[in-house]
Amino acid sequence: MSVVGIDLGFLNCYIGVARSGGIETIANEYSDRCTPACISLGSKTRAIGNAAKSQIVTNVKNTLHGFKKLHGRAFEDPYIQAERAKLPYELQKMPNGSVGVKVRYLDEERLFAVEQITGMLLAKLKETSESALKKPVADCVISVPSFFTDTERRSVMAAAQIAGLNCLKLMNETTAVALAYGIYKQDLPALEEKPRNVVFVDMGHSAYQVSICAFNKGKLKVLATTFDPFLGGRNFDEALVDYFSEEFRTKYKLNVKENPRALLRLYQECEKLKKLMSANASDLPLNIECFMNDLDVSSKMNRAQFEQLCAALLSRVEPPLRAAMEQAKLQREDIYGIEIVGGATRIPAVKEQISNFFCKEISTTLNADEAVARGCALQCAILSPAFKVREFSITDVVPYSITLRWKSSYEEGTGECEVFSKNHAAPFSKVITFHKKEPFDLEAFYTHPHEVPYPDSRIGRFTIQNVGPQHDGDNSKVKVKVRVNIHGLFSVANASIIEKQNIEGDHSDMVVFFHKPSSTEGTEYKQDHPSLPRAKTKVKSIDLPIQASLYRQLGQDLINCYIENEGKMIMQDKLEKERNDAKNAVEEYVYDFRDKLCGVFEKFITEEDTNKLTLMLEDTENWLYEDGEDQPKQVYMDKLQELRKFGQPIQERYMEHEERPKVLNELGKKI
Ligand code: ATP
Ligand code: K
Ligand code: MG
Repeated sequence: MSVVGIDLGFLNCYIGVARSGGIETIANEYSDRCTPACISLGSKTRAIGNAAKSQIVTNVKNTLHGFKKLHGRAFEDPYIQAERAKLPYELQKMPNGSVGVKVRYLDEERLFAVEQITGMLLAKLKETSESALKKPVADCVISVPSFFTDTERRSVMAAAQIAGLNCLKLMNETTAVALAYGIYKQDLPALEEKPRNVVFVDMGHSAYQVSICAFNKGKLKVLATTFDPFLGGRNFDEALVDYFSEEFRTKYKLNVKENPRALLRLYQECEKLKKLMSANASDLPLNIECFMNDLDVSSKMNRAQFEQLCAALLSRVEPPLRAAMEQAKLQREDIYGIEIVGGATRIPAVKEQISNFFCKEISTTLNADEAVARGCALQCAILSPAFKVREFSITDVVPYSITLRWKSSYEEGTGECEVFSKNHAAPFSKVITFHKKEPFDLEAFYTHPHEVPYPDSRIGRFTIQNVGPQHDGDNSKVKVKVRVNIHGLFSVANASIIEKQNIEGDHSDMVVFFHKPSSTEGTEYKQDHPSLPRAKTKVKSIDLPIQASLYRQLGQDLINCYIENEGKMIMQDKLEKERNDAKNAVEEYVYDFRDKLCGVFEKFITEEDTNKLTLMLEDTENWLYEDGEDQPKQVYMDKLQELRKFGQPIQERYMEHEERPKVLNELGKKI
């Protein structure tokens, strides 16, 4: 069994793998450890990763990128509409109201759900892992931003399923970084000692996340996570693009924003310039040849100008740091270190903001690009029974407080209660007791919608069925277990009716639960009403069916259909690759044969035959560029066979001649 961790980035994906020697990251077929989150749909095949990235400018409308945060949202979502206005490909509403893309694929117009798109990317990462590990890969841990809501998380889970992956855990990106940091540290404080508090900062292409973790020997506990979900490297690119577009408008009378291809090229060049400015403070050129209307454009910028241009963005670095410290209830002097990862933390001004806030040097000991994938691989190793790793306990947090509202058809039975507070330990289960005489609904939602970077606060509705009164007509006692699970998903995990004789005390419709101190993590507990005298009675517990309707959940039927489709596309890609390989084999044979005809074969063939064969090779070569450009695999195989019929006898004569001296030599030795 292989143990794999995937950093599913907005721009860049990495795969970590646990091997007996430790954690490594895997390189893809381009010997690149980074696989771009990019998919290009073509008339015969899909390109995914590096091959797709090179098509962003050439296959504008069918090359998909920047789709990570389209997950789990309604098409009408303001974020989606804002993205839609900027993306060069077309977003479209799916029949279930969520987000899809409209592209041309296999010469047809096709609609793909965002889960399918990420599914394609994950399937590619799966394949990359499999070819590196030389065995099948299914179990994995996949990273998600800590601010992802339930619907976004479930949507990524669906994508994993479509890719044929068994996601053991959706892991918060900063928690993965914390694990990668902590697991190898030999000098963590003992359990009874004051923990070591470390701040982790990740600024990637699309988002900015902060978490503060407390470490003791063998464990890490997240104290707080904060974020600006809309601040990342791409905002800095955008600031540059806006600036140069404006400049080119006055300088060259060009309207860049109206030309998708030019705009994409400008984005690419601005990203490059941004990176250069991280290393170099002096004036740097921006030159693009044949940019628009056959015009070459050029300009320049230096770091000071860049920082001025991005002042508003840079001012957004501090608030999440401050909020994290407040939520963790820590002072600056309580912080042992600050670790930064993610490409955009390489911007000097971003680093400066962070270190200024903490009045401390920041540490860059972690691999800024690979830490998330490594942490995920470590987590996968911990979860996998097939792998031995040192014990390390990880307690994450609930990013947004969750409230449960209950109602039944009779009036008095309505109420609500916060079941998980913000930064509550997770995973975690709680048992709530209700006194009811008929089925009732539980509605889960985020308590403070304005804190959630998502326009809908609903999580789901859970109907507790088969509830009836007790034999004496009184309320029944119903125990409901609510849970935030390993993926950070809320659910009503189970419900049971407690039948007992001799029940005493409170029969009101009252919720009873107990906040467990957050230092004891993850374990389940049960607690009756503290004021109830515990009756010594026989208790019978009967499980109750729960009907769950999760907000924006994809049905399994639909997922199955997507799985089947992904399988077909993989097959299509495979056939297309084989066809191409067969074609290339013909081409290669032509070149090789021609070389040999005027080289090593010269002595074994008459001049007349050489001329005939040269002509035949030339014909074949022309055919490959004309009628033979686009033929079924078999045609190429037949063609190769035909060429071999001529080549083989010459090859044999040549080999025989080559071997003869050796054989004679051998014989000579023996004699
Ligand atoms: P996310 O975490 O938002 O999902 P991601 O994980 O794909 O995105 P990263 O790979 O961490 O993102 O970072 C990519 C971003 O970092 C890009 O905006 C890139 O331009 C930027 N970046 C990389 N190197 C540098 C550098 N030297 N200077 C400035 N920015 C850089
Ligand atoms: K990444
Ligand atoms: Mg990232």
